[in-house]
Amino acid sequence: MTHQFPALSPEQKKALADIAQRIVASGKGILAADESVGTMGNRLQRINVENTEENRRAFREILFSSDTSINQSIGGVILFHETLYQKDSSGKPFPAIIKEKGIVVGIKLDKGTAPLAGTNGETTIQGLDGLAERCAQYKKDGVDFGKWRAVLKISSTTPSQLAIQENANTLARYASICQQHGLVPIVEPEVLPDGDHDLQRCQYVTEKVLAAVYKALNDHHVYLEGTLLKPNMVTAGHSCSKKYTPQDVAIATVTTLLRTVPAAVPGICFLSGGQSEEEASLNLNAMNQCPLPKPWKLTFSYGRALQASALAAWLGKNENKKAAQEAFRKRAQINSLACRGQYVQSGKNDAAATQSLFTASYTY
Ligand code: 5MM
Repeated sequence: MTHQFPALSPEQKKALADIAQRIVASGKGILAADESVGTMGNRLQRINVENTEENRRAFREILFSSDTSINQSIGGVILFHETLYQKDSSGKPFPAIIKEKGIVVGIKLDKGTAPLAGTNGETTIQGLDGLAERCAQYKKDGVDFGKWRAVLKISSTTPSQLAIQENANTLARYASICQQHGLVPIVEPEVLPDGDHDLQRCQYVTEKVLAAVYKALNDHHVYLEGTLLKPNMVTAGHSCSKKYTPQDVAIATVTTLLRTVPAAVPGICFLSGGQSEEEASLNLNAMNQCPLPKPWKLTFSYGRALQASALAAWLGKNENKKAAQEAFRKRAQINSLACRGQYVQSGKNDAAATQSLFTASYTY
């Protein structure tokens, strides 16, 4: 059974492991700014800003042109294809601005969901066709990591074994292709928070999903030291009547990860999944404080939970640029502290930071 056909040279492995380690270096996480056009439209609609290419560019410029000190809390930025080829107001390409701060540039590689016939509304992810060519081109264009989000749902009939296996295998195939082209794959199997299930049910499902993902990654000879995992935190369903503390979430999540994710994986970068900015920070902080062993870095790869306050401060107005940057800097710094288990809530949060960012059935 031993396979005798190494997939990667020692040099390729070292390069991948180095990139992954840079992204999750101590106190650092990821800004997920890879909203596709439609998803970004939903974000802009909340602040009554039109979803034009220029408005999407202008908001991303605010984030990327933050003071260089942002690199103390942000190790990587995930971009959408359109954004990778956009420029700041002075004509400088966004990847150059990000890289000169010492931050690693990533790209969303999946092409969205497609229905899995014969299931109760479950999906697989598209984008494997032509993926090798896209990875090769992106690498030339300055990208060093990729992201692929698969979506699983909890209900009385889901996730099905088919959805778990199909999405695990597709994630593994994507990860293998990324590594062949020098990109660190972020593996994102998201178990959605929709539903009224309790914490234990989410833990059970997340364990089954992650176990299948790591079996598939092993089957595909993926080099784990050159990968990152982007999972959901283990939380009760959005409509669950029972409330759990950040400490409950932390114990359930770290227990799940200990049972399923090999210690060779350098970092686990959580998605925020519709939690408020504050909730996402407090849960991450509790995980890094909890007494269980943690052989990987536990950090963030937040989209909504890093951008909500900044969007609310910006409102599409140029004169609010500094306020928006300050809001972004503040959330990034809080999450950096949470990565070390050092965040102490001050009680001075503005409304945007505590507002739920939940979107039902977030499958785009
Ligand atoms: C789950 O979404 C990812 C993490 O974001 P949150 O922290 O807000 O949950 C996020 O990276 C997502 O995959 C991107 O925003 C791309 O979304 P779309 O809907 O454009 O594919």
